[in-house]
Amino acid sequence: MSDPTIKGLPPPPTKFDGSNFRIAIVHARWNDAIIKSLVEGTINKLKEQGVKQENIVVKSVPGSYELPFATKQLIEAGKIQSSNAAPSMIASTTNLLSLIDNTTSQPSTEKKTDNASNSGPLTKPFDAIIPIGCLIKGSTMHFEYICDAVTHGLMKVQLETGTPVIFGVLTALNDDQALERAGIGRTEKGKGHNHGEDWGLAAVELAAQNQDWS
Ligand code: DLZ
Repeated sequence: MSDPTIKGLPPPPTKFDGSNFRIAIVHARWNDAIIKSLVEGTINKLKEQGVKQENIVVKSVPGSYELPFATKQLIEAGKIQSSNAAPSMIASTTNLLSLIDNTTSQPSTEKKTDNASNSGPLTKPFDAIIPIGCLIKGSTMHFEYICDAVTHGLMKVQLETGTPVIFGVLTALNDDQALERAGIGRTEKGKGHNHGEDWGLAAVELAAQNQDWS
């Protein structure tokens, strides 16, 4: 008998082909273990959908609050290059991108090829961006303000730029909720489902639809 669970992402109506897509993941470094698992789950699904390793760019920022800015910069870097903008414009955008820290150890996709000082891979357009963060509620109102700002910021970026932006941000009330949604839960409920997998699938689906519909 099939699983009676009604929550979660059902399989897509068709399998989307990601073999021609370039996807950027930009992740926060706060709550490191959770982030690592989410990024890994995302990359695994992207590859399962055919996205090539060399077309997955991974960048990092300190916290989730920085995700909307970094997402916008990544999208604009690609668009400026592809629209033959003046070299000075390209330089100024890649300078801004160098604010994005890529020095921490990340899954193997984040290697020298996507160094921010190398404008090559960054300045080719991305078909979708997956910002990944994990906000865990503390004792002040900080959580509520950042959740609100990041959610609206990411939505604004995708509507303004026309590039699909996935909502890869966990907003958890406690550590266990976050761990469970990263597939590394430690309660009697089990490890849980890695939501990064859903984000990888959503990115390929949205990139394909964006191509068909625009
Ligand atoms: C400051 C802060 C706190 C308290 N909690 C989190 C969190 O749970 N998840 C997260 O991604 N970032 C957190 N941050 C950092 C902010 O997102 C941001 O990096 C700083 O306020 C600097 O702008």
